[in-house]
Amino acid sequence: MILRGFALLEAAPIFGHVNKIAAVSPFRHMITPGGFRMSIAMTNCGKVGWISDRKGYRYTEIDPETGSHWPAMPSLFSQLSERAATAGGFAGFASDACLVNRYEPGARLTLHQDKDEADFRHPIVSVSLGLPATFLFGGNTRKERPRRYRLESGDVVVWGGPARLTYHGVAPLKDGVSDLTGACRINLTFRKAS
Ligand code: MD3
Ligand code: FE
Repeated sequence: MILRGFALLEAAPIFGHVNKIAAVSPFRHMITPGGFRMSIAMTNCGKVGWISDRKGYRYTEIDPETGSHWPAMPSLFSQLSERAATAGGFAGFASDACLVNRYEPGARLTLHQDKDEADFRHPIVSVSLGLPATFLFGGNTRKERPRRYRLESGDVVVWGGPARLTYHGVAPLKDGVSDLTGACRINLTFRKAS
């Protein structure tokens, strides 16, 4: 379910928290198990954070770049993701991980499934900030031609139930400048990972 503008009122404070998180656990380009550097830069907050390296994809309690715990999840984040999940039909959602993706022009995310979480009955809630992007929403196999949705700053999406394991991605980000974030798009995904 797409909740257009659901986070618009809180977009500036959310971005403020992103900058505080990145001051502790910096954005970095992770390496895929196949040895490729991801074009998007990532960081995390919450009890656990998602990482990728040559050994694989997983959630960790410790940021491998800092050797310390990921920054705590701001209560604004937990409350917003809970409210959005409820609006999307998933009352009682309590995320323990927030993956923050930063897209600069040209950066993209190829079609993938999110399946490193323990229980797929929990939805994923995403919040878009800054430059708009074309979100690719595929099917249950990589072969299905994805539908395209434009996601703008303040849009929130709740992915649960039959949509939880669909293939999805993001088309290469177009050039632009956002009043909020500058020349980038920020996406937060809230997950119940463990
Ligand atoms: C559909 N992020 O971090 S958010 C990711 O815009 C990711 O940065 C994209 O895919 C981004 O894994 C898309 C929307 C999203 C997140 C998880 C999903 C869509 C999903 C899980 C299942 C189906
Ligand atoms: Fe994903």
